[in-house]
Amino acid sequence: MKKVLEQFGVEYLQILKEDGSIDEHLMPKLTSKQIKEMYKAMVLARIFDNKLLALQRQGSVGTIAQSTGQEASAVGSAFALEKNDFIFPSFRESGALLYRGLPMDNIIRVFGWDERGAKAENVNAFTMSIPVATHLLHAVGYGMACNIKNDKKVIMAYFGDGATSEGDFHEAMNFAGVFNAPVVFICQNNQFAISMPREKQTKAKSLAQKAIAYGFRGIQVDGNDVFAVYSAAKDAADNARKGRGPTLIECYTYRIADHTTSDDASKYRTEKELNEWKKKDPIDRLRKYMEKKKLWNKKDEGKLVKELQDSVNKAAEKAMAIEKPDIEDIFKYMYKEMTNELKEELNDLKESLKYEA
Ligand SMILES: Cc1ncc(C[n+]2csc(CCOP(=O)(O)OP(=O)(O)O)c2C)c(N)n1
Repeated sequence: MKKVLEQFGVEYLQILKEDGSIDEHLMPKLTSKQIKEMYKAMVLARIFDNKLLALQRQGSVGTIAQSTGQEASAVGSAFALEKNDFIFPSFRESGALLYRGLPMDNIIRVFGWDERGAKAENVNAFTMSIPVATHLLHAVGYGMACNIKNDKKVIMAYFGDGATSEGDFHEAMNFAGVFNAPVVFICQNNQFAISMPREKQTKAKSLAQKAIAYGFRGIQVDGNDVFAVYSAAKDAADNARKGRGPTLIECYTYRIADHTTSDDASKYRTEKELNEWKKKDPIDRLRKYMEKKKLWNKKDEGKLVKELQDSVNKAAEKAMAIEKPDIEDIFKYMYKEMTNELKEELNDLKESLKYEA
């Protein structure tokens, strides 16, 4: 006997097109005020990104990972959550963290070698995960605990396309499916894991379809379309809250900047490709929509940009004014007592800093 056991499909969702027009019947319910809030959060993420880059160039912070071009993925998804929900970010989600209320100076401090900035008071956010994909297991574990405690939280976990090649991703997906964890996985497919293109991560046509193997829903959305990201995230969050388990959302987007400030993307991708993606900019697209709807004009834009630039500059000044942590802190907390090797490393570091000064 031969029969079809099951058949699967993977949806793709786009609502807001590049020219700022929308697919009316797919448009989620959003008030004008909410749309402006989304826009503001995305512009803030962009201005913040530029500031981080300037601080890095001045030597005030260390290596940074920019999120330019990915603002719709971070903001649209976070917009679907409630205050009580919890996010597990990777390192390219400043937009989501800022929208949820993490002070800007906290993030600046984290990139500026001061881990104390990672403490998110009154913001339900785990620390940024620099290790690729490890936090997905923490997110799922937290979701499983919420189920046991009957705590109706939604957990949103962010990661990149490269993370889907890690064992941790697959373990997290499997546990999420089996234990019906209330987790929304947001994969920001920005086409690269450092210099490794998405095509070399997997032979699969989409990353969204990976959810199917684990028994839950996966959808690919235009990651530069904030309405599509929001709509899919809202559905997924509603389902998770109602006990219907996890969803994987693949936000199809593009990393406009280098991987980090230690990278040079011109070595592995073309100017032409980059320029094609710049035309799909998520912020320009939403602004075009708002202008068409007479929700926004040049004056509003000027006022917003000035206001946000001022607040970003103030946050940077605040972060820089905070006393730097003691360099011993890097070594002190690994073991109860510092080992001889750690003591030696600490001395070496102190010596080299003397030399630099
Ligand atoms: C476990 C682990 N392996 C390797 C690295 C080095 N590394 C840092 S970022 C990165 C690529 C991540 O790519 P992706 O998941 O697509 O996220 P993106 O940087 O594109 O946002 C790698 C391999 C790491 N940080 N953690």
